[in-house]
Amino acid sequence: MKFIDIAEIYVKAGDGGAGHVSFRREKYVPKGGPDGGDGGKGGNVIIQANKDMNTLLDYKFKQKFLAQDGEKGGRVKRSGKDGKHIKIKVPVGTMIFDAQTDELITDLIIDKQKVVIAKGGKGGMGNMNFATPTNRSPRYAQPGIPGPELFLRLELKLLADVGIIGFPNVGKSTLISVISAAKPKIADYPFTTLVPNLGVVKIDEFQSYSVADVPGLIQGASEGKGLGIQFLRHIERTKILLFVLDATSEDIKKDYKILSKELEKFNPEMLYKKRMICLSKCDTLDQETVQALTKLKLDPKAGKPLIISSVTNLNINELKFKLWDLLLEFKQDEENSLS
Ligand SMILES: Nc1nc2c(ncn2[C@@H]2O[C@H](COP(=O)(O)OP(=O)(O)OP(=O)(O)O)[C@@H](O)[C@H]2O)c(=O)[nH]1
Ligand SMILES: [Mg+2]
Repeated sequence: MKFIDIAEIYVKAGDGGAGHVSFRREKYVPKGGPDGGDGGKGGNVIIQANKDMNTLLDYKFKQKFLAQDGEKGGRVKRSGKDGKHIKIKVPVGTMIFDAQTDELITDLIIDKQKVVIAKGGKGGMGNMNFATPTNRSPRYAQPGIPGPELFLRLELKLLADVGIIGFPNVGKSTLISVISAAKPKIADYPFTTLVPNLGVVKIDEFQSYSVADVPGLIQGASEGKGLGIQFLRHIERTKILLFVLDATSEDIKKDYKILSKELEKFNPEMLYKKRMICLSKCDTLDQETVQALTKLKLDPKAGKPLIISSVTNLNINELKFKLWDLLLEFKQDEENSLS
């Protein structure tokens, strides 16, 4: 399935129905009073998060959403029917922007969370409401209020706990495939991963966390090089960053610096996220080199880099639990900051 994470749509709430102008007609009553009914309300446009959706693909094909207009009022004080609401379903994690002002309207982060994005127009009052002692036969009624229209930009940002960051071909997808049940495409060339993969890592029967593997980053990604930038915004929301560096690279320190810099350029807040570093493909190195790598100092904030191999499972369990510990720390920090 194609992964679409941005879509633009047009929505319009229903117009209110017009109020009616009419007069009572009864036998033997020459001049009946006004009896024009009120118009109905226009339908609302509602957007709701749905956990069973994971892409905005539907909105590549259908982009116009109109709620029903309210009916006009009728004779004999009959009110017009209200227009039907229209509901637009989006994946959990969808942010809704006003496409014209770029203002964030709302962020749907929980399943079934919904928002009335455009409220239907009010119906007009019929002439039955306007009779006064001085004007017993008002010949006017209110028009309905038009329903507002909006151009919206929907942006899906995955809500994973851990985001995997790394250059292309370093083994990110292979790693997610060994720590979770995700089955991403793996191949020995850069840019194998074209859309993000989500995996769930089980800690025990009841506890788990989610991990997102996104396409590899390259130098200049924050300015749009490669595929990375398109997906960096998914990483923006993760709680923990897991850097995967290729242990066979000529200059691991430089690799880490480049990645760090790209993240910082994209969004300086990324610097404050908890991070962990692992060195992949260590099964391909001799003991001595691996030994030397354990002493590598990259970033005091990230702790000691973990030597791993997704092929031999070296330290894969340690990695799972270390990430879990970091998530618990994150939770604790969050609770502390709230109390
Ligand atoms: N020997 C060895 N090879 C690995 C290991 N992890 C990944 N590989 C190989 O490295 C290559 C790239 O792996 P991927 O998992 O596709 O790498 P990626 O980082 O997801 O790559 P992109 O999606 O292109 O960014 C594949 O040929 C893998 O089989 C490992 O721990 N040891
Ligand atoms: Mg990949």
